[in-house]
Amino acid sequence: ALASNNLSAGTAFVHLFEWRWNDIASECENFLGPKGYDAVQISPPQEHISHDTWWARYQPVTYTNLSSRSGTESELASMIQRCHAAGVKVYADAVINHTAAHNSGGTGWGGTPWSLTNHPEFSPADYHAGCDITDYGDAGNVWNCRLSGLPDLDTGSGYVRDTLAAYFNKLSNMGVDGFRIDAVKHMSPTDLDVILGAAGNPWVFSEVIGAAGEAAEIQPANYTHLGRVTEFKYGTDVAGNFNGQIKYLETIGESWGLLGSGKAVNFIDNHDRERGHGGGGNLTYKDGARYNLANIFMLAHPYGYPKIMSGYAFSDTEIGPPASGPQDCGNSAWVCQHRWGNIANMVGFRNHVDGTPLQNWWDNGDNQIAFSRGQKGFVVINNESGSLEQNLYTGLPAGAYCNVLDGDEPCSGDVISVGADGYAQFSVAANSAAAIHGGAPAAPC
Ligand code: LAG
Ligand code: CA
Repeated sequence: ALASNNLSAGTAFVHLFEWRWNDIASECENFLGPKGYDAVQISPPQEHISHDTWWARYQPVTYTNLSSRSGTESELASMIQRCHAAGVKVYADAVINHTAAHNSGGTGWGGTPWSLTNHPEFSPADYHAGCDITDYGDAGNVWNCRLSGLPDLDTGSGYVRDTLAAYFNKLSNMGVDGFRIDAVKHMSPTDLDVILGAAGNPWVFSEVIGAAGEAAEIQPANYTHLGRVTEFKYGTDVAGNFNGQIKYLETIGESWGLLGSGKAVNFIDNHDRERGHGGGGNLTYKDGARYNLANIFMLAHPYGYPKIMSGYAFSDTEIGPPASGPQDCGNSAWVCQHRWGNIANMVGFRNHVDGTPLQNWWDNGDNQIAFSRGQKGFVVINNESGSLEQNLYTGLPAGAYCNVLDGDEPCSGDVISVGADGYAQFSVAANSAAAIHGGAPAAPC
């Protein structure tokens, strides 16, 4: 059970975008738990339109029949239990601002007929007036009109609030540990207060995309009393620096105009940004080594509660997931970023150094950086096309440490020796990184 309005969190989690419940359950047992991932964000579990795009999941048909492309309600329940047994929390993506619009009607994934004029759970009076969002300078317009033409639930009405609270309660009773709330910018904080209050104030993080020049009432800071808030500027700032110079990144955080570290969910990319929905400017899996380095940086630096994106390969930005599952990520149709050796091992690094400050910063004045987390871990990132050869002060106790970024398993690669003076010699190839921490000493392996 989680405390009300809780901002506290573990160290890092993963979004298994469009994964099936049974595959997530196996992944919790076989990989996420053993590697120390704190939680998994799942795709929206409510019934959605029948359509082969990924965004079908963001068009709710019912909030009671939990049949989705990811599986049945009983598979969902089983997955939650199996993830818990593996020590992994489950965060559900809650799409509550609107209901389905596509083609004005159809049959939902679970077989429920629906139409714009005859919705199975709501009557026309349960929606805001039929306006479209046209003016981000006007909070009332952003809250009470249609996003992308999607019928906008009247979250001020008692019946709508009760129906949505019942949905949160149902999932919480199944064991869901927290929620990503979709499109929060499009609902007033007052409405959310009431809905979440009626649902027992679960742990949530709110999706609010801050943008300068938009109405003051829809900026992220208006929603932090509910829980953490997505910090979209983190990913675009990190991308801008990795595409320019990373020597400035030491101070990334509140002084850069970001939310306070304890209020943010931060990420290099998410399911929208990796396909250019709702904006761009992020690094994605298509950027290869640079994306890998950016994720290493995010997991090494103390800012926020980082989320790793893990999805499937695509060229068509609308296409839905591959027909067959990731099968332990032995299937190239799924990118499985969370299994990349460097990203997964940096989750272990972050867990080990949790609570320690960033210290012992070094940079070469350009695109090579290094820093410690207290006396517990040290990372070296080479975002250059030439190799890095440096003797660096690590802050770590003398000893032999595994370079957890050399090879997939800790200890299968380089051993780094930290001398009695705290210095170590690093040879880091172009566009790669090295990391050592006290949780991965060389000797016992
Ligand atoms: C979100 N955050 O606030 C999600 O992160 C984002 O993925 C959702 O949009 C959006 N809010 C609504 O839940 C996605 C796609 C949209 C898609 C929408 C509804 O990015 O492209 O719209 O889900 O499925 C689609 C069409 C639109 C059409 C609309 C209504 O792309 O052209 O107007 O459906 O039929
Ligand atoms: Ca709304």
